[in-house]
Amino acid sequence: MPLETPVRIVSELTSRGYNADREAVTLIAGTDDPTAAVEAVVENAPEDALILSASHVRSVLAELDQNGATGNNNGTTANNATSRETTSSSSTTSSSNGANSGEISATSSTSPPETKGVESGGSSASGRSSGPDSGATTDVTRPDESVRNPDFDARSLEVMEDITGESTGTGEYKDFVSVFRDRFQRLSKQLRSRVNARPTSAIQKMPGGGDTAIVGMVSDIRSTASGHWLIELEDTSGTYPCLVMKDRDFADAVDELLHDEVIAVEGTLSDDNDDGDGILFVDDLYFPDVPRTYKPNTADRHVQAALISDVHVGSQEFMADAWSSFADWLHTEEAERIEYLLVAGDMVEGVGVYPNQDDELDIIDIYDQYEQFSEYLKEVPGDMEILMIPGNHDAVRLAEPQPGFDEELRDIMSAHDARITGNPSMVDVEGVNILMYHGVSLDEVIAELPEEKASYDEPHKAMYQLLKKRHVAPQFGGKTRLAPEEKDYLVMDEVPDVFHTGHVHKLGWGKYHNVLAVNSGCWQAQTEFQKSVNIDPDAGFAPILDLDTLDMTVRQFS
Ligand code: D5M
Ligand code: FE
Ligand code: ZN
Repeated sequence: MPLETPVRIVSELTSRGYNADREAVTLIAGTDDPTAAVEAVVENAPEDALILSASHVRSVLAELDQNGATGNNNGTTANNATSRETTSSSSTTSSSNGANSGEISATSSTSPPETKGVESGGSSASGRSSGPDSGATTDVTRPDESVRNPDFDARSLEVMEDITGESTGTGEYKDFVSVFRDRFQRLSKQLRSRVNARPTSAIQKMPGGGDTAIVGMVSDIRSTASGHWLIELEDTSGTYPCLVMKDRDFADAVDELLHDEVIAVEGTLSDDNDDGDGILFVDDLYFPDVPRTYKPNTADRHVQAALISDVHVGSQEFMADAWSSFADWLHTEEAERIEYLLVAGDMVEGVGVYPNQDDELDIIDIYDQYEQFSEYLKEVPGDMEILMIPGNHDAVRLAEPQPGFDEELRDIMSAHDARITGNPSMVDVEGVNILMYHGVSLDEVIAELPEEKASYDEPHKAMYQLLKKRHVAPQFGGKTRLAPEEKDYLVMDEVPDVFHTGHVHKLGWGKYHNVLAVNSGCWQAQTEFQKSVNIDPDAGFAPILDLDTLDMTVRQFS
């Protein structure tokens, strides 16, 4: 097996379950016989080592030198981590090294089908290649023959917004006041440019019959005896009742309202307003929303990201075979442009998350679950950039925003040197702003809104609602728990280009005002609970995002 470039050495090491320091790779690449050097380094790796260090490589090479097995030219040819090979030479299979020839018997198998999944239909659908790739078979190279050859210099992944390390909340009442104040202030700023709003305290003193506008947080929604809607809006100065008549063309929008979200209304004050019991007859209603003409950012080169979620390692239902086919496929030519793996939470099944969960656990200790998850992560090519946020099954606080994993868990999952951030997090991947959020509030949006606006079968539509409200978890007090902080980390100040969630274990994607919303399914087959409530999970799919076009394809591994 030719191992003349550092990238191929990295692939070779990862296929054997190791990562290595960059310097360690450089040292191996600088030997006369990198294949033999890799063999020796792996063979002599310290027990429990996940990452091979430069000092380990140095000592192994010194030993080899003494035995005259391989020469070390001190890295003179090795510093070019981005050097490219042609595909033909990189796919060369060689059995020159007897030590691992047994593992590299090439087989051809079916390429994972591109599936149409459950993308939203109609005009909002993202452009992408059509239909399942039925019957198409391609040679799939095995991991040991990895053809990956990434351009490390072109990569960039920057965390823009993240609670990790910033949490100041103590859970006291004053923190709730400040987080709601911050939510109101930031979302009302988005709305004030569109309406000429006044504080409710000032409106209470206005003469009846005049026109005005209010920006407020929805504190109550009631239907009246005659079928109209009474919405109570709250701002920092008080509350005010607003009436939406059932025959107005925007009355439909009332169905979309959730408690605690911030909206604006325009209308006319009732004649008796200055008596102190007035009401606003609503003529128009606005959400903070994403501008219809929003132009998403794209990457400058053809590079892709795999978006996955809800791995649930430790559950009896975790689909190990599907996961391994996915990881194997990532080593193939078809997947060579996939340089990022973004995981939206629930790495492990956790313990004590739901009643009777123990009956379906394969691994009962949560740390052992993360150890095992780390093993599965090692199957993913070592040259990929990985970013993970926690979900409700993970071992961090349940209330949102959830900070990223603590040192102990990071240590356990360190093999890949993954970027670990909080839930939610906004990350800039080669210029594309990706909002990662686990998705617990989706259960709430789906429960509260009518079927056609949000359902488990079309999870991306529930995501559209969050984009419209510019908040990842608008309603407080139900399924979504809130950790009060000085600032509301759940507000979307910036419009994301891509919004990635999981949690509901359903695959669905589509575009909302040009923003791509993706719910990426899971790697856990149906649990007993899910069976009992008829949740039929989409397990073993990997949505693949083109960062240069924001087109999506989905590969199926189950
Ligand atoms: O939850 C996956 C999906 O299933 C999500 O929509 C919640 C729902 N779910 C799963 N188990 C339960 C129980 N026991 N009660 C209520 N809802 C449940 P995840 O948390 O990602 O496993
Ligand atoms: Fe989950
Ligand atoms: Zn979840």
